[in-house]
Amino acid sequence: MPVLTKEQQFDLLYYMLLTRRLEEHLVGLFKEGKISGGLYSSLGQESISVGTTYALEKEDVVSPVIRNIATVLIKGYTPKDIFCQYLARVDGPTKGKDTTLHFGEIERGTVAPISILGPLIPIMAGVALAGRMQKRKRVALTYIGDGGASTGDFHEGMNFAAVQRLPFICVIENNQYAFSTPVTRQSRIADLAQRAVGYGIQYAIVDGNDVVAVYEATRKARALCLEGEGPFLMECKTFRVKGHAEHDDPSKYVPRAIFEEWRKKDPVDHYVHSLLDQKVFTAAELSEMENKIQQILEQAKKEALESPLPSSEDTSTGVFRV
Ligand SMILES: Cc1ncc(C[n+]2csc(CCOP(=O)(O)OP(=O)(O)O)c2C)c(N)n1
Repeated sequence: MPVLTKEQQFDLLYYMLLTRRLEEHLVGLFKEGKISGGLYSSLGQESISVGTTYALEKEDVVSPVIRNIATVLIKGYTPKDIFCQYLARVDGPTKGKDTTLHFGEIERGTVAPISILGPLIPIMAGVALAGRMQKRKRVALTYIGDGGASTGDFHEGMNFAAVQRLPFICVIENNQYAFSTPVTRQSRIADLAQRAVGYGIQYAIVDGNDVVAVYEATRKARALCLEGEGPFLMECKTFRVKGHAEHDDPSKYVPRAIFEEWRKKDPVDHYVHSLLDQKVFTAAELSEMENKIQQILEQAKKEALESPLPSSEDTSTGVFRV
């Protein structure tokens, strides 16, 4: 496996910190009542979106789900795009018609997610099939939670992808709770990736809080897929440090000790410490990065708050008509 260059390590850290700080700003806006609908955080599992998407090439296609905010940042959406989207402003990707991560453009290598859990698996298998029919050197990747991995669409999509040997990577973000349902009530197997055996495909079980491990596993999965050995099922073990969304209080159903345990495994802290210990960065370089990120976010937030809400005409364009 190639060793990451300093520049690549810098990028990984940058996107981890950018995501963490951006979500902190979004929480602030949510508490001020400026974000309508729910706010679903990736706190504690940023390394999965960062490690997987950073491992992809420009021609690859990815569909985020609600917690994969780092994915769209790496695919080139700006912090201003994100603020405008969450604040439903006209300068956002959906021009104020939707919120959260409900946007995508195939030209940019992103497919908009849908709220129903499961159907993205056959859809992204279809994207992988289309790429192969067009003779493109491309993989398709999407994410699903431990809860979503219990749906019928997940099984049908994985089986279809397996039979067709598609260049498709499915990442299970096993954060151990589907809303308030623990993973032990979703499945009797300890590792959800073991389901790959039933489809006859390869799999990996990865420490989802280790961005380098996630990156390396995705590079390997991508190479296998392009050699015709796909699809690939990757389970990233992690934990959802907050509630399902900002409006949900997880202390009602998650034992306190589990929170304490996972806070100690924080993926951002873990990566910062490992880079400092290996002397890849100095503390001064890190604080310079933090300052730069805060400046970018303050400016982006200001511009987004100045962007107007959509007019009634704006809301009726760019939509399907029946
Ligand atoms: C088919 C379906 N059932 C239920 C829901 C309602 N719902 C939205 S998110 C969610 C929990 C998802 O849990 P998981 O898949 O583990 O992902 P996580 O939120 O933990 O990242 C549920 C039940 C839905 N959107 N679609």
